[in-house]
Formats: sequence, structure tokens, C-alpha cells
Amino acid sequence: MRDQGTSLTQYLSDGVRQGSGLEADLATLIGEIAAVCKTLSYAIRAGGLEGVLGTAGTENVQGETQQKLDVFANEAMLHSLERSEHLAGMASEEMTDIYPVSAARGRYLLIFDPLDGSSNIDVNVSVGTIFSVLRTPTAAAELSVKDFLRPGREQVCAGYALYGPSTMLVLTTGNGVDAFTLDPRVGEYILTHPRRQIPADTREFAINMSNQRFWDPPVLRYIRECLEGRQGPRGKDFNMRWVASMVAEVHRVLSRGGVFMYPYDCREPKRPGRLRLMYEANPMAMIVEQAGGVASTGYERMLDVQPTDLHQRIPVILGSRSEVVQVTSYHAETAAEVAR
Ligand code: AFP
Repeated sequence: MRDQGTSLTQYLSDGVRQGSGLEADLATLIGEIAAVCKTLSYAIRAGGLEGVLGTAGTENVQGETQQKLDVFANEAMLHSLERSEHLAGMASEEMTDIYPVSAARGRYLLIFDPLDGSSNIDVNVSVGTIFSVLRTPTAAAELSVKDFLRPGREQVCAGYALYGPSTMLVLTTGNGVDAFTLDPRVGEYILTHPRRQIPADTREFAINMSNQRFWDPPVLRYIRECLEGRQGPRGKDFNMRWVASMVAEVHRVLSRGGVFMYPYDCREPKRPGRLRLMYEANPMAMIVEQAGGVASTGYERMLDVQPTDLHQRIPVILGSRSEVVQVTSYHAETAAEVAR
């Protein structure tokens, strides 16, 4: 009989018992989140068989057309987790305002993108769920959006589910990054990739090249040098990837290194980037840092950004340490020139 390996359930109870700092209520909450992601995995796998593909004919707070699965995933997260006794409230990419969990006064806040990469659903490309957990401020009598607007360094847990060829759950509670594979035959997540580490060096970058005319000089310079390859100043050839699903990109970076960029572009100055800080950039930044990588806006550490709005967008540069440092050094040079 193949060794079953450590299940998520066992991993969480071991974490609580071994005193690695994982608190029992957070471990329970993680199990509840993982259970919803299992439900989503089964729904997404059904694809066109269950009539869940296509658009819902509605728009979200971002003004983006919602896919049916966006709505389904958001409602599945809300209706499953509002019963958790460990949540005081939730916030989602798909909802304008926060969602207080009236039943409980749990110690945690959950912020999530229920279905990231949803423009890929109808073409059967990997999508995912991204989640971030903050501790509820004790003083707050009435929960307000201010309780959510905390820097990413205050997250107590971050993770994602990747609905790819296999469904994986990737998790950090501040003691490294562990990855689980869902065994659909028994409905259990098994620890298959413990202690993930991002290689410090890479020859692979991920960026949407069609936005090149909108980029700032530091990004233009970095990408130009990558494209110049071994004849250029970098002295090595690079490869490019772009899945248009952040969860898949980050998972690839976590698995074999790379640098993922959705940088500032000048299209809409009020929109400093495409990706959202609270439920895309921050949870992914915690995971990347916990795996030995770097996550930056270009000018500052992502996890130090003080949020001002639940749905604010932010430039994202993350991945292998040496390459992200290279990009941020070009940003620093530009800032120094501007200052002069
Ligand atoms: P959707 O959820 O609308 O598909 O957006 C996905 C995403 O937020 C992120 O997952 C991708 O990295 C990025 O957008 C892709 O953006 P482009 O479509 O501009 O390449």
C-alpha cells in the first residue's frame, strides 16, 4: 500500500501540538478554507458538464465582467465560512464592502480572491483561489474596513489553491511554505512538497509584453536586457512565460524560480497596476518571502505597504531574489536620477 503521506489534517494537528506557534483556532480555520477549495476544485473540474462556464452577465466592484464561476466561488466561500466560529469578517475581490460574520466574534479576518485568473476558465487553463488571514484587532467594537487595511507583514497566514492538472494547496503561517496535493479519490490533501524554496537565480521572466509601451524606464531596461540575452549586459539568455493567471505564475516561481511582474503602467495613473494589494499581492508576497524570495512594488517591500483601500491596485515584482533585486536596483537608480 503506497504510504499515504501526511494529510493536511495531520499536518495541522501536529503543528498545534508541536508548539510551532500554530494556534488551534487558526489551524481549524485553515482546514475550513481548504474544505471550500476542495468544493471549488470539484465544480471547476466539471467544466462544461455542469453549466458553470461562461459569464454571469454581471460586473464586480472592479467593473470586470463576472464569470459564473466567479460568483459561484465567492458564494461558496461566504456561505461555508460565515459559519466559522473563528472569523469576525471577510472581504473579497467580488464584493465592494466587508462582510462581517455576525454569528461569531472570531479572532481572524479573511480576505480572498475566490477565483483568480477567471478569464482563463472558458479556455480550460489553470485558475486558483488566493487567501490572506489577519488577526482581528481586539479593540474594534463594530468591525470596519479600517480593521482590514493593515500592511501585509501583519498576515498570520497566506495561501492559495491552484486548480491545475492536479489541485494543490500552498500554505504559510510564517514558518516556511508547504504544498499539498488533493487526492480526489479520498478527498484529502496530502503533503507532497514540504518546505518550498525559490531558487535565488533564474533565467525565466513572466510579464505581459503587450503592455510594454506603458512601462516605466526601470522595467523597460530590465526586460530589454533580458531580451538581449548573452550578447547583452546580463550575459545569459532568458526564457519567458505568461499564463495570465497569477496563481499559476507564482506556483511556477515557487517550483523552479523566476521573476513575475505586473509593473506600474501609465495607462491610468489612478490605477498603479492591475493586481490588487489585499488579496493578490500581499498573500503571494508572504508566500514568496517565506520561500526565500523577494516581493516588491519596485520601490518598496510589498509587505510594508500601508493599504488605503480594500481594492487598491499595486505594481508587483516578485520571485527569485537575485532578479528582483536587479529590477529594484534599476528603480532606485531612476528614483535617484529624478531626485537630482
Ligand atoms: P482575471 O481574474 O480577470 O483573469 O485576472 C487575472 C489577473 O488578475 C492575474 O491573475 C493575472 O496575472 C493577470 O490578471 C493577467 O492580466 P492580463 O490579462 O492583463 O495579462
